[in-house]
Amino acid sequence: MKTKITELLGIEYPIIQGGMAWVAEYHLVAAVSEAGGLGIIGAGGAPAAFVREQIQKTKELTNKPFGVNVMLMNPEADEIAKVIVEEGVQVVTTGAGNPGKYLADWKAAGIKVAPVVASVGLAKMMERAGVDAVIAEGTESGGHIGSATTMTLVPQVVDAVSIPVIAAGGIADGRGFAAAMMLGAEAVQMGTRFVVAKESIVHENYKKKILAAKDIDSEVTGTTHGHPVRQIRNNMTREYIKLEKAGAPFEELEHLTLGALRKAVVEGDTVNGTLMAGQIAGMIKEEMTCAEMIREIMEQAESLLKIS
Ligand code: TUI
Repeated sequence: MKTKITELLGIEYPIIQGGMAWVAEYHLVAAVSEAGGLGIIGAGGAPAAFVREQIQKTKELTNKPFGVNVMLMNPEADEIAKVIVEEGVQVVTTGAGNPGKYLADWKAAGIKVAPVVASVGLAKMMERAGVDAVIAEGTESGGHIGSATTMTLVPQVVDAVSIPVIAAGGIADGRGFAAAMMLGAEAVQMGTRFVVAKESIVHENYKKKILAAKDIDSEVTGTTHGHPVRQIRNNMTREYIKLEKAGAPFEELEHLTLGALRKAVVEGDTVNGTLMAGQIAGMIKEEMTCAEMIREIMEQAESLLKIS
């Protein structure tokens, strides 16, 4: 399927894998890109040297385009921005902030840049700053989120900018893909579905929690200090929300989340770990390869959109 995004990024299918911290490492990234989508390394809170290594390992597994996501709250974001240029990465996405200060260097290096935006205001600012596309991410997403839903955000961003829009948040099958296209998107970004890909190195316990999740099993922590994070409800979220309701200061809450994503992804700690996942987890019932997922989504979407 050809869209402005497949043309821009040189990929076969308009499906982009979310740049999830700890989860989106080189095995998953290469598998998505090899399957014709766009794999994205999630730099998360990792050091720049680790990100460089991930880029090099991805290049060993695929010759197809792939990207890096820069989580802008990372204290090493400046160094990571340089590594991306030095390593000749073709696509950059950003999250959790405004990437304005890096754009000149990335554009000078010919990198395609698509920041995640959670509002029309930031989308317009990013277009003026010269980015190639924006990812409009709704509050259905896992991890750090904004407040607008995908259904409301995507068409409003599409109307406000002339660059291509990628829809994210709550999309995990061909129906969601087709709906995003109807809203005016040129591609989708999916996170949660790729967490349970066969090629994903995420601990089996975490995958089982996603596969067993029901529609209302996610919870948003961090609303009181401005960093809302969606994750599957567990002991940690119950404790966190209890403390938040009691008016606990950020420092007291922070000790619950420090290293908690690693605990979930690497150690499989589903009790005290952060099981980041989107609201669509309830629909995801099967572990598949990235190629199987992408084929299934495209077949379903093409039949719904009546294109061939
Ligand atoms: O970034 C994400 N999702 C993430 S990052 C992350 S790592 C983390 N771990 C614990 C606590 C906090 C983060 C886990 N998941 N998605 C992209 C995204 N960006 N969602 C929302 C935004 C966003 C929000 C506000 C982007 C820009 C923004 O405003 C920027 C500004 O300065 O105006």
